[in-house]
Amino acid sequence: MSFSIGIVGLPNVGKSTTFNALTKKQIDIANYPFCTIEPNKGIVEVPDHRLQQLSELNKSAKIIPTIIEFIDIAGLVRGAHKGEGLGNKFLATIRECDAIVQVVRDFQSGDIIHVEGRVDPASDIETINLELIFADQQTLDNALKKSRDKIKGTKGNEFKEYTKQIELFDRINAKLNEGILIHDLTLEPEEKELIAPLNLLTAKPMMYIMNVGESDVSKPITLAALQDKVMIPICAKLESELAELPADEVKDYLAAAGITQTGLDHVIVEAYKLLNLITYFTSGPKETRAWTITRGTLAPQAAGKIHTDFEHGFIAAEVVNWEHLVQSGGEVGAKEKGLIHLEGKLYEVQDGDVCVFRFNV
Ligand SMILES: Nc1nc2c(ncn2[C@@H]2O[C@H](COP(=O)(O)OP(=O)(O)O)[C@@H](O)[C@H]2O)c(=O)[nH]1
Ligand SMILES: [Mg+2]
Repeated sequence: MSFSIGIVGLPNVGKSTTFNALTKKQIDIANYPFCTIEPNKGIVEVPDHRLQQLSELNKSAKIIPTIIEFIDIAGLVRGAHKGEGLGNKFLATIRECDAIVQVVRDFQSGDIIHVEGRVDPASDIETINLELIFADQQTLDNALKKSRDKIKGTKGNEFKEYTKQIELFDRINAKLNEGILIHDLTLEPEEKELIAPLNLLTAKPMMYIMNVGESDVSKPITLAALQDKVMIPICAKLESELAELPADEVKDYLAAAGITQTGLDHVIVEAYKLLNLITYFTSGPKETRAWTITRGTLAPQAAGKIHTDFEHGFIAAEVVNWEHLVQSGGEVGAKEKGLIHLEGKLYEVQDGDVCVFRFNV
């Protein structure tokens, strides 16, 4: 299963342009047999320069990057939580996503109407976030009603559990009333577990794409609403043109512009980080491959991403940092320098580890 990012925003802000550019680079779907193909869903490879270097080192026949899924969700409008503009349907789609990318329009164009009549990023962010907040409040109100019904006649631990729930839902609801998104609250792990089944929209991690005009790509953006937020300025139109070009022309363009990656690559990498995901590698003559795990995953579960047998029969992992491996000229050199370490069941796999798993079948 891959992680999915919902692209959210008002109509006509550049969501589909961004989505199309993201998904233009065709991936070899045969490598990801569990992926379904739907028109508004796109599988995107996560760019990672380490794959190239490992593959050269081990003369791998192929490279398999890790992926995330983007979902193009139709525009939300004011009143979406009340069902305006098919709002409920779109909100339900967002509910299924693991994280949200909010596209905000900051480009002027006489031809393309703004749904609220003027280009005003701060107000657009407020409109969208308010709709998400209203939707969450409806969810919480329903949950509160259920909990208040169920608590009647309970005693002891059961009573305590429902009391805890009601207190938490009330407290979160009050914060939403102040316009605070749930992902900005500090919640205890236990509290996060209590709200997890509700799939609250503003509890999902969120980042912003500021879709700026062609001439404004390097202009600094200072929006109070986005302080402390992950925000990436791109020009969606320019990105969609870049996505059509062959790789070496993109390289030339980046060099001329003095940047190392396209805006879209930046978006993909940040989205991956937003999901709290890290990458470990397997590398040999057959293939060099990136594997996605959540930060904090232990070696057996990480091995289980490759095959369940690897997890069940896990004995140990031979681990080396990718850079150490490359700098040592390969496994033999790394072994001589003592850079390959043997790890057991409690080892927390690190970003950039190259792993060989030993297991019983
Ligand atoms: N000038 C300009 N037009 C853009 C840009 N991004 C999108 N558009 C145009 O705005 C219109 C709406 O874009 P679209 O991606 O369909 O918006 P969506 O409704 O958010 O999916 C289309 O005609 C796009 O070509 C941009 O960065 N600059
Ligand atoms: Mg669209």
